[in-house]
Parts: sequence; structure tokens; C-alpha cells
Amino acid sequence: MADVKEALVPDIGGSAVPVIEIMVKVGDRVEKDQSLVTLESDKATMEVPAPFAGVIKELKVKIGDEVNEGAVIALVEADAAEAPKAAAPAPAPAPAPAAPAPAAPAPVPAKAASGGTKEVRVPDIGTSAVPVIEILVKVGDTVTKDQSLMTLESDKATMEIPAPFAGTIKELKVKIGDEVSQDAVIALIDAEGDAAPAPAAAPAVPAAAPAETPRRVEAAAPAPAKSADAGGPRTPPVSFDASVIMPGQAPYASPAVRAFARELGVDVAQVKGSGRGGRIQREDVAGWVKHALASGARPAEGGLVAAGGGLNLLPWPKVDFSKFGEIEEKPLSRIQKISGANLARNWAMIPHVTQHEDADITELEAFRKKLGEENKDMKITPLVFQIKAVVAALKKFPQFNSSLDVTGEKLTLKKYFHIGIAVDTPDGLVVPVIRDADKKGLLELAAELGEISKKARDKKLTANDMSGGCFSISSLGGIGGTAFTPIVNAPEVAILGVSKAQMKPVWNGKEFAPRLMLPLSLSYDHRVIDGALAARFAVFLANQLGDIRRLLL
Ligand code: CAO
Repeated sequence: MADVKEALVPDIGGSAVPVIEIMVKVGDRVEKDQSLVTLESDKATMEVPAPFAGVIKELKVKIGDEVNEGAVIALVEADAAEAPKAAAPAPAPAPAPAAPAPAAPAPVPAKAASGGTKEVRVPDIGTSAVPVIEILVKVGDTVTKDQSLMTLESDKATMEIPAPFAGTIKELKVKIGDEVSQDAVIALIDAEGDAAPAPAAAPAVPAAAPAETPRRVEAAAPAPAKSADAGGPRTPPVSFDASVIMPGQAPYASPAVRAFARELGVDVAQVKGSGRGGRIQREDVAGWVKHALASGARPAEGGLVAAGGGLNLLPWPKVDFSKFGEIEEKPLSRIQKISGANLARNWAMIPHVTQHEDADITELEAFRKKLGEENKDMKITPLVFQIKAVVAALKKFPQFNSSLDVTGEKLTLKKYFHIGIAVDTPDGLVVPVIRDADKKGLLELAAELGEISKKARDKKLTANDMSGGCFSISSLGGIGGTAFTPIVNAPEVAILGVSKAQMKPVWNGKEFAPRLMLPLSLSYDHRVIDGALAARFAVFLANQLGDIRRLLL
């Protein structure tokens, strides 16, 4: 009797890692060890193989989902003969019985070779030797802590070995093609300063061991005894929200190749891979650049929308700022990295135009103050009125409540009104969403705004709290400013920026009268919305805010 079993994510080192590729579909027959999905962090790529042969009954993940150890990837109807007694963890990387778990490689303390020179060793990567496919540094290079030194790749996983400490590469102990196993010395580094022994490099996500055992090479030097707590922290995987960073099927390339492509401003989705299974190699990226420079190549049709660029940009300038004065380096927070990647994509891929308009909120402000006095336990800011006005404008101009599909050829119009609110937190910008804002009154919106702002600043927002938005508002009015250019929060097509309301002399036909004027900055995607429509939307918004009785209509 066939038996339906779960294929699970193995131990991948703690953090959630996004699914970047799904290699099977429901109904497919898979062999044992056939790859089901690919997971990728910024330091490693790993395929999760089928734990047994059978037929895929159901896929439990989609591209962009972030998965942790134990997450169910798929339900597989196992062949009667092969089905294990219990649901097996997905990648069964043929470990020897006594082998350590393939995940969570224990850090190996770096040994001082001589003086300040320290060895960099391969961490626990399971039992098999894995080939070096890329060497990212050369002798004499200065490396920072966590900078990738080389890439190892089995037929199921790719991982980068980062420098466990900053210093200068004194010697490389391996070359491309060498197969290395745990504890093999891969480099000698003249460590900066005279710090305590640093932990050995650890890949961000460990390799699933290869299905076939490659030629095993002994460790280059005897390693100190391993222990679970031997040394400092291992490099934590940097997880990111793939659902917003990777809109579609991700091309197959190692993290180092992706970094190389990014450095050259190349969109890997446009590069044809010449490696095994179509994997994109460093040479493929270089070849693409050569060809683009020679031919003045344009991205493939729809490529800009579909894939993220192909912009032939100059490499990012590399400057040694310390030559000019004292400096301090500070890594970006996780939120800054995620929002930065999104903002950069949106800025580069969406043709933005910003329409400016002033709303006379003199009367609105008088009403708001009165409402505030009647509801002293509540903070009622101008923003709740803006949410109401935006909903009214979205109803009147449905084009603004839409999303352009990945081909750039189809618009999806939404019949619901979920409004994203940009919230400034010490860790960076987040955009929680107020759902069904059309069904909520001013007081209810004020209460919800207070809740989500607090949740954002307490770092308690969930992915669900930040998804499903139709249109965003970025209010800097509590701070100041007269106008700015907000960046559209893709896949939305417009965003309203709000600056600080100021008393201004306004001509009323007879004289200048003091009025409280609220500056509005409406940025929109010019592929979807033309200038006249945007001007109408902005005027409508200003009219709604100028006479809030209209919000009742
Ligand atoms: N004009 C004048 N005053 C304004 C105003 C405006 N447009 N908007 C708000 N205010 C006032 C409020 O009434 C409040 O005054 P009181 O303290 O006297 O009550 C004060 O400014 C502070 O308001 P707030 O910022 O705490 O509340 P809010 O509802 O206006 O905004 C929130 C909430 C979460 C959106 C806001 O705190 C925030 O984080 N804004 C930053 C968004 C951001 O960073 N955008 C940039 C994105 S692009 O990089």
C-alpha cells in the first residue's frame, strides 16, 4: 500500500531561509535524493532532496516562502517498497552513523600557525568532501570579518566560507577543484590586532551532503577536538523576505556569483548559465557584460519588469574613506537591508512622477481638535483623515488601487481598501497595513494607527501585518518639510507623501486670509497612471480634506 509521507526541511542552522526554486510539481514522480526545492540565504544555496522515491501529492511551499527546520515541503506518496517507517527528514545526506548532523556545523577554533597568522578551516559540512568551485580572494588581499573567501559546492548545495576574522591573506591552501572536508585548512590569514582565537568560518547554511560521495581529501592539518561550544559565534544566516525581494522564479547562481553580478549591475535573470543544470557561473556574468558592452544590448522584452534591471550601471565606487579622516563602520539593520533592496528596485524599475498639491485643512483641524478634546484617551492626528480621504479617492479613481503584473501587461484592480502606513522605527522603515479602512470610522482608525505604530516600534509586526496593502501613506508631517518624493511601494502603483501643515496667506478673491495648508506629494507609476489622472486624484484628495463633510458621501 502506498503511503503519503512528509518531506521536511532539515536542520539549516536556526534562521528561516527563503525558497527560491521549486523543481517539481504535483503528480511528478521523484526518485530518492532527487531535488525538490532550493533554499538560499545570502551565503549559501541548498537543495532539499526527496527522502524517498514516490509521487508528489501536494506542495506545501511556494517561491518566496521562508522555511525553518521541520517545515513540510511536500507530501510524497512513497513507493511501498521504499517508504520509511516514519516520515523522514527531507535531506538524508547519507551520513555515516556517527557523523554529526549536516546542519549546525560546529565552529572549529582557528589555530595560530605562527605569530599573528591563523588558519582558516572548513567547518562541519557533513561526512563528504566537497569541491572548491570558486576562490574569491588572493594572497595579499585584506579581508574583513565575514567576507567570503571561497565557495564550496556539492551537487546539492553551495556555501561560502567567510573569513572568521579580519586580516591579510598570507597563503591559500586550496585551489579550484580541490575537494575539502571538515577541518581542512583552506587559508592562512595574518589576523588584524592580537585578538583572542577567533572561531573558524562557518557557512551560513550548511550543505546537504552530496548524493554520490566525492573523492575524499583528508584535512590538511590535524584539527583540535570538536566541541559544540568550541569558540565564538558562528556566522548567523542573514534571512530576508524573499517574497518582496524576489518577485518570480530565481535563476540558479551561487551567492558569490549573485554578489559579483550585483557589483556589475547585472541582472542574473538575463544571464544564461553554462554550469551544471544551467547554473550561472562567474564567467557567464562576465561574458554577459562583455557582450552587453560590445553590442549595447538592451534587456529582453519585458525584462525590466520581469527581472529587475539589466541596467548597465557602473560598478559601485570603492573608496577608502579612512584615507581622508576618521571613520566608523556600522552594518545596516535587517530592516534597512530589506527595505533598501525594495526601495532600490522600486526606484530603478518604476518610472516615478510626483504630483504636488496643497489641501486647506483649516476646518479639518478645528474639528480634529474638538474630536481630540472629546476623546482625551486617544491620539487623533491628521493622518486618520488622510486615510479616509485616500479611500474616497481610491473609490473614485480605481486605477490607483491596482497592481501591474510581472510582464507589465496586465493590471489587477482591487475591490478592497487596505492602506499601508510608513512607520519610522529605530531599526528602519516598516509599512504595516490597516485593512478594510473603508469600513472603519475615524476613531477606530485612530485606535488602530496607535496600535500598529506601537507594534512597529516594539518590533512585533508579523509578515501578515505588512502584507496586502493597496496604497501607502508616508506622513512626515509630525516632523516637518514642505514636500518630498516618496518611492512607490511595489506592487502598489501610488503613494501619498504628507508634509507639515503650515499657516499660509491664501488669496480668497478679496484678500489674503491665514489658512492651514497641508502639503501633499503623490508619487505614482507612470506606466499605470498618467499625469492628468494623477492631478485629478490629488485635487480630489485636497477637496476631501478641505471639506471633510465630503468624506460622508
Ligand atoms: N502637519 C502638522 N502636524 C502634524 C502632521 C501634519 N501633516 N501630521 C502629524 N502632525 C502632528 C500630530 O498631530 C502630532 O501632534 P501632537 O503631538 O500635538 O498631537 C505630531 O505631529 C506627531 O504625530 P505622529 O507622527 O506621532 O503621528 P502621526 O499619526 O502623524 O504619524 C506615524 C504616525 C507612525 C506615521 C509617524 O509617527 C511616522 O512614523 N512617520 C514617519 C514615516 C516615514 O518615515 N516616512 C518616510 C518614508 S520614505 O523614507
